[in-house]
Amino acid sequence: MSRIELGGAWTLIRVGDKSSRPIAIPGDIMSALVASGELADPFLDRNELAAQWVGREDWILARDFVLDAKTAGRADIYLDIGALDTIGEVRLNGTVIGKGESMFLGLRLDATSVKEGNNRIEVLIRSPEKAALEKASILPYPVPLSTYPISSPNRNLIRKAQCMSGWDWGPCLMTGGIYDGIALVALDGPRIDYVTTEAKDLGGGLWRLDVHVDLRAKAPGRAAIVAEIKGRKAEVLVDCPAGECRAGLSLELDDIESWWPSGYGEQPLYELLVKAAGPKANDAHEMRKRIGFRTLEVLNEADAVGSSLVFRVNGRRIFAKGANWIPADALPSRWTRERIEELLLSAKAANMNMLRVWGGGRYESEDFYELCDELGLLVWQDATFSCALYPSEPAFLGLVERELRHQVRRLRDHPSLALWCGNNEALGAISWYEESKKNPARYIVDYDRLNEGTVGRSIRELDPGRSFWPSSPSAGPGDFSDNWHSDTRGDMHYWSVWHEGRPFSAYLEVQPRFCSEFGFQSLPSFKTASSFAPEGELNITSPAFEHHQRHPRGNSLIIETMTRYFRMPRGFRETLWLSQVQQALAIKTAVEYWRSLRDRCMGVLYWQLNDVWPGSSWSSLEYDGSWKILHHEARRFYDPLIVSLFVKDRVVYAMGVNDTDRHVMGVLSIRIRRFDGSIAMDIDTDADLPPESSTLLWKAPISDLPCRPEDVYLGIRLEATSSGVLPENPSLVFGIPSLSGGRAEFIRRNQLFLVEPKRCSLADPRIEQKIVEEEGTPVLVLTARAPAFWVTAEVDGLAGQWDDAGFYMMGREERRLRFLPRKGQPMPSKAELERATRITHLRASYD
Ligand code: BMA
Repeated sequence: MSRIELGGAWTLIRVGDKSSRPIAIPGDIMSALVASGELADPFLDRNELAAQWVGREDWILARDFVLDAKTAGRADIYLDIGALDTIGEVRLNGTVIGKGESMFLGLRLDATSVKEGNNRIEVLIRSPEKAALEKASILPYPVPLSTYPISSPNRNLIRKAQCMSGWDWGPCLMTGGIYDGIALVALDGPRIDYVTTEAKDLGGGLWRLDVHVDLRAKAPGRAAIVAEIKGRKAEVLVDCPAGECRAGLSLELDDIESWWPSGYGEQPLYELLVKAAGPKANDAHEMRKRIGFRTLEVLNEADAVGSSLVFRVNGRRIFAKGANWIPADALPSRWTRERIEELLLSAKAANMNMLRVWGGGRYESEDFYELCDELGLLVWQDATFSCALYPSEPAFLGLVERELRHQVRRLRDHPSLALWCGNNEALGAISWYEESKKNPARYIVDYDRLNEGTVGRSIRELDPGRSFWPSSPSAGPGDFSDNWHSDTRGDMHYWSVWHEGRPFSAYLEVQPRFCSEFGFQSLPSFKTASSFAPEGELNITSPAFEHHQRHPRGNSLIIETMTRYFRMPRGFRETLWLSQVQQALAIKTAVEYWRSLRDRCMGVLYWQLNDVWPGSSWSSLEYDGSWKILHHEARRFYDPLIVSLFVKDRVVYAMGVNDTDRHVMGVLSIRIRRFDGSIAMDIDTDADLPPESSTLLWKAPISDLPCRPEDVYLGIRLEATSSGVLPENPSLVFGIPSLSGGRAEFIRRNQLFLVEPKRCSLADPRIEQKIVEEEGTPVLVLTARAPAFWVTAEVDGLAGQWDDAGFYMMGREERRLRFLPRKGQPMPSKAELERATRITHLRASYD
């Protein structure tokens, strides 16, 4: 077999005027136009508006290539395209060999018409906006959808990542292109389309592995199939007709170590090699993949409360902790392995063990799932439908079925893949629009044809060992009730704090079984703001800034929340920073309470992990990958061991939450402190945290405290020993200090304001900062004279960050921070860091 990569330098031709410029493939049209200087960077200022014409044009991507006689003479030649975005056709030497219909199909086109010498591929990409409008014009009745401030119409009618047409956190950039690789595959005889496996745990490290090989052949013939893993080999001969056929093999493997989610154990992966050779072949077609061995069940069982949603891996009930993933960038050329890896490492470092690949994006690249396998990040995978109703005519359903036949077989062997879900909020959406409210039956039938009749049916057939969850949110299979606000069954999306402007304490009014979405926006950091807003526009209501805030009430909700909880910040920088503090406080409030409900609640995934462009959003990572205060806070509130603090019904609680399988015992020191650091009340109590439990350690009515609640705050310190070394802390992957992993003794701290911080008279902690060199690396040493809250060392203009932010300092305390340069970037000098570092904290944010 020979594989000829066709990525690299291509030509991009605008059909309208025949103009041409280079384009790097894999890549997208808009990125090429930015590179050629014809399009101003759409992420800057309001340039996105001037980029809208691109999606209204037709384009051709072209490349010439030379083939030798041997390759051109092969019997079976295919053109493989990872993803073609979206509508168009593929021509080889002027002849159409395939169609572009959906960005979620992998194309394997018959390319036997290639010839020795010069060849030319041309890929026509039609205007996605026009294609969607054409489809709308022939609909028998309207199919409504949610739109956002800048959007392209009828996104729901074309099979393109839905958020590319604009969302409430992202731009409308209707680009197109070729992603995830393009190559010519030439061989004599059958090729392997997919390899899928089923592993059965026989106990004691012994597993049976059934390997299914989906083959495609031009001519009928006998093929020899070989599967190899861990030094074991199985072989089978199959008689393939022309077209598709399937072969099966079985192996028994011993000494297998189980794959675990992050925080629960290691992620051993084993390479499986499958070869297929036809009778005339002197070389075989090969496919390699790394697989992991684990059992995974989704428990959706009736219980005293309603019905559960729990992931059980290798027999252990996992508390799912994580966030929602959106595409890595609004410009697909930037979907690189490096970008994805940096984001996923950050997720792991914040003690996450699950990401939900949200249905408004795409089925991600191999890189994404391979990295999730390596890092132990479970994946909740939505099918690519979001916040809209969808048509159900046969052509649309047929296309969706083909997408799933490709995606399910491509992805199902990843040990990280935990769940298939039908869509994001498409069930709920039936009650959102005038048309569907007037004629619900029509749209419910459409929904059912798509979701159960096509998506669910295809997934159940092609991946019977994995659960299909009908929608997010949902009460579970077979239950079509509206589950948005149901905290007794399945998963919920709890948006009342953000969308309805309810107080943070409203998070304590629900007891989710599994909360798969809830979020709170922040403004970007000063560094990110300066990357898109020109001089003179660094103001949150400037045109550039409002343009990068896509939620119509976003700024109002952020400022209104500040007025409720905080003293008004001094200026622009402080406003940006404080918005990130309140975002972190909102999510911390929810997560600490919901984790304390362990067993009733077994999962929290906040909205959203990442950003597709620089701006205001719910993300915990800035567009450039740097951590917002929320992400640092997530590392603390997602640690396997926490002392969760909250006030509910005017009673203050300290709950010990232990996700590990070790018994943890120690002493909890409870201190009610005044803001000068002096102690108003102190209690020491024994703490006993059984494995996988949530335990009440202490509670007291606020009225029993010796002071007015606005004069004090609660600080706790747990000094504990566990009955064994705790699993290595994932934060080490990022060079960030460990909280509790890798040791048997540890200290955990937490603190809580008992009223809104604006009512408290904080002392000036007079933080002193100095940068010293320790073993050749710069260390930032901070000392505080009085308690300081959400201490942050921001760096302007340097690629990297200090390794903690938004932390608490007790009076007379020293903190040492290390600088983490971004991957591939040099460590800045001490002098550069001194110039760039700015310390802030709550008391410093107002006059
Ligand atoms: C959720 C998501 C997204 C959206 C977010 C914030 O419901 O599914 O559609 O971006 O809310 O509004």
